[in-house]
This record gives sequence, C-alpha cells and structure tokens, in this order.
Amino acid sequence: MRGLLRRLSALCLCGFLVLAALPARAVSFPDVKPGSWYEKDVLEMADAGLLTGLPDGTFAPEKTISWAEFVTIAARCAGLSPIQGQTSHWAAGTLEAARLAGWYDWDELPPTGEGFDKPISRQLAVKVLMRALLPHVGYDFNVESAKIKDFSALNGRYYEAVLSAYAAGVAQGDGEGSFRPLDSLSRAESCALIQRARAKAGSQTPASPYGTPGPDEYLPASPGETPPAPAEAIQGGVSENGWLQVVGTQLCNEAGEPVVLRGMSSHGLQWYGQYANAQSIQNTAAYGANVFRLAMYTGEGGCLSQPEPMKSKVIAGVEAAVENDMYVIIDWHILSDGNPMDHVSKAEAFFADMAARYADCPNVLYEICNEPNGNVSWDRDVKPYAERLVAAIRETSPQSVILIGSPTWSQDIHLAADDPVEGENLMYTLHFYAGTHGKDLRDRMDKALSAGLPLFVSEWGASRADGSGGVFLEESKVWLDFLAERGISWCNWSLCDKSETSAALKPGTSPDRAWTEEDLTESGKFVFSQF
Ligand code: IDC
Repeated sequence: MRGLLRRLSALCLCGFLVLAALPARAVSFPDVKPGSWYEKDVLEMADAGLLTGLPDGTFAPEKTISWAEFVTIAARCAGLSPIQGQTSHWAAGTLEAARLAGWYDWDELPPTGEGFDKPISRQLAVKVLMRALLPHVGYDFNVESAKIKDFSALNGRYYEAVLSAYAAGVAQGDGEGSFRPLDSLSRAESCALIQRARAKAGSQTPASPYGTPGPDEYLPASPGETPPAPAEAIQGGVSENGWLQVVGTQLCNEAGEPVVLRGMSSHGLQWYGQYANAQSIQNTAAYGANVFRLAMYTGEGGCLSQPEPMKSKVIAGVEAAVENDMYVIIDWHILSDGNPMDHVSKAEAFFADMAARYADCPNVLYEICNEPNGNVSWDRDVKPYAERLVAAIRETSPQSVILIGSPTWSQDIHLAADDPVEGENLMYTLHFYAGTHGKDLRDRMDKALSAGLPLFVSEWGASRADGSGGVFLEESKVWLDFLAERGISWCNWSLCDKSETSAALKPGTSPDRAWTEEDLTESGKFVFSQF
C-alpha cells in the first residue's frame, strides 16, 4: 500500500515524468512556440520519451530546472536505472544511482533530499551531463580555458567537467562568452545542453561508467624530444649534498653534481598540519624521500587569518625535516587568492623572517607563490612579485634555492622562459595532475628547458586537478619517467588522510607512528615506491 501511494505521489510530483515505456509520438506544448530557438530540442526530446511537460500540459521553457529534473533526464539518456533511494522523493532512486555512479559527490547534493528540488547550477549540470554521457572527453587546458571569459569564477573542482564540455562543443558561453558557473539553467536551456551532449555521445562509443576509463582514452603519451639528460643524478640527504645550486637548468649539490629531490607535499597546514610532524616526515624519509614541502595556505583559513600559528607550524616542519636530514620547501600557498601581488608586503615580511632565521641552514628552499591564477599576468604581477621576494630573501640568504610560480596554476612556464627573473639559484615550478595534464604540458616543459629555464615540479598528483578521481597510475608513471630522464625534482600532493584520491594515507592513519603499506592509499603506495 505504501509502495503504491509512493508511486502515485511520484506520478503527481514528477514534472518531467519520463515516458520511456510509451510509444514515440509527436508531442506539442502550448507554450513551446513554433520557430522558437528551443522548439526543435524540446520536441525531439519529448518524442524520444525523455521528458514530458508539467501536469497542466505546458512545458514552461523559462522555468528554472531542478536537480531532480535534470538528473532524471540525464539518467534516461544514459540508461541509468533507479535504485533504492534514501527518501520518498519521486527522484530519490535515480539521484542515488547517479551519485553512486560518480556523477556528482555527496557534498554537492546530499542524499537526504533537502536540495533535490533546488536549482542545479550550470557547473554541476555540466558535470552531471559529461559524466553521464561523455566521460572520456579530453581537452587542452589552455585552449578551452581561453574560451571562457569568466574562467576565473570557476572553481577548480569543475575544470575537468567544464573544459571537456567546451572541448566537446557541449557547453557554450552566453552572448558575452561567459559560462556563469553558479547560475541556474532554464528548462529550455537544459534541453539544448542535453541535446548537444546526446549528439556528441551518439557519434562516440557507448559511455562506460564514470571512473573506469576506456582502454584507449588515457593511453600514455610518449615523451617528446628529450633534451640531454643529466649524466647521473643522485639522491641522498643534506649531509651528503650540502647547499644546493642551480647549474644551467639542473639542480646540483654543493659539489656541482646533479641531484634530484623527491618527496611529499603536506596538505594545507591549517587542516592537516598533524602530518607535518617529525614522525610523519621521518616516515616519508624511511621510504626514501629526501625533501618535504610545507604547504602554508595564505587564504582559506591559512596564514592571512592566523599568521602566528601557521608560522609555528612551518618552523616545526623545518625542524623535523632538518632532524631527518631532508631538504624542506617553505611554500606560500596562494590558491583562492590568485594574484600574489594582493599580499606582497606580507609575503616579503614572512620570507625575510624565514630567510634570516635559516640563513645558515642548507636544508631550506623557498617557494614564493604556489599557483598564481585568475586575472593575473606574468609581466604585470608575477614577475615583479618574484623580483621583490627574491630581493627580500637575498638580503640574508644569498645562495638558497628559490622556486617561482607562473600564471595558470604554475603551468605558464613559457611566459617565464621568455622573460625570466634575474638572479642565481632560481627555479620555476611546474604543477601537473596526471588525470588532467599530459603530453602538451610535457612538451611545454621540454621547450622551456631548451630555452634554459630550470624547472622544479613542487606539486603533482596522481588524481585529476581537483585532487580526486582516478587514480591515474599509468599516466603518473609516464610523467615520473619523463621527470627522471630530465633530472627534475618533485613533491607529490599530498601527505594527509583526507578522503580524496590524491591523499597518500588512508582515513584515520595516525601521524604518530611508523606506517606500513597497509596505511597507504593506492596513490600513496605508488608514490612512496617512486622515491
Ligand atoms: C586541494 C585539496 C583539497 C582542497 C582544495 C582547496 O586537495 O582537499 O579542498 O585544494 O583548498 C592545486 C593546489 C592544491 C589543491 C590541489 C588539488 O595547489 O591546493 O589541493 N591542486 O586540487 N593545484 C592544482 C591541484
């Protein structure tokens, strides 16, 4: 009886009732005007049994589409069947199936139902649609992001979905070229979006469930032309290598021999600072790491809002690295605050303090701006910032290695190569995520190296660029081989137990004891085996 009631109420509530079981017929709606821009898409989808109008027989093209409506249509398009839902909402079963298929995450729409009838944002609609119908579309980050006028408004979590949707021709900007990621979509706009995805999916092999890439989608790219590799790069700790120096493009030890640093980056010290303690850092050394990166976020509750506690964390982290004979990177982790110039005076004061404190300490490297992004340029912002910071550090630390970022999350090394900062022992950071970045970025690295730019991969992940997805171990291996051939040093994101695939530790792992393989995630096992 309850089941019947539920089904009946589902019938009444479902504005977008799916009629897949009924024979195709020509549908019409009084408010879908002949000749309107959406007429064709709406009627085709109705004819295909993917949607109907509202109970009053209208379609309501201008009405905002809800999560439940959008995901229901996407599920029908992808052939995803409902499962047992967690509430009695008419779409609960479909939403549960979609969530478990990885079309969206728990925090984006909790299964408890309070958001089911709320508008779905454009970025989430695109994510759901791409994962439902076109999970393997690749894209060139620079090409696609350049198409989006308001790209800086887009959260990094949605790059993959939105950029691949642009690459596939599924997402298009509004009249002004903006994507407006947080705005809602009308029902008519949704039809246009879904129809473009269906057309594109129709011309491809059938979609497989998100998260299990087809065999040829992520084929490892072969490394490009290799510039001469360093004769024989050595590892080892600080007692063996002493002060580092940059010779040509190569990081070298005090004796001038090529050296490679490999190790972990912390996650945000304000969140996962417990894994930057002496025991955890020692645990990475036990697996062969000779460097540790201290990611001191500036924004997001980091040192701009709590300078003293964050500075103490950094100092404790440096001490732990020194005890373990490791090199250590002090990272000014700009992220949501994309332009380093925004807080240049604070950065100068911080690094001046650190450089004075560690003037005699060969362990320390300074990374002055994690990832410039958004409305930021090399000439106008990052280079002048780097010049000021290099000057501040050099007052007391004439020879330490300084790592410099570049626009587009430290990927625009070509801009730095064209116009590098003057000085000794300067290197440029390149960040990559194996599930997102591939051969294009490696080719760019080779070009920059050929132009004489010293590179340091101070952050990379085996996940996608949003820190989750995958893990992409084959792609990671291609990347690490590429770096090894070129004697390039790296730190992996990240040493923490957060439930995201880039994390090296399983949830709940104690920072206060030695670790075994059992404590490591898939990414952690792979990365620790590569030190
Ligand atoms: C991510 C973390 C994630 C956190 C997010 C926002 O993995 O848990 O919620 O930052 O603070 C970067 C950044 C790095 C990102 C990482 C993955 O330097 O801070 O960490 N990433 O998205 N650049 C590219 C990817």
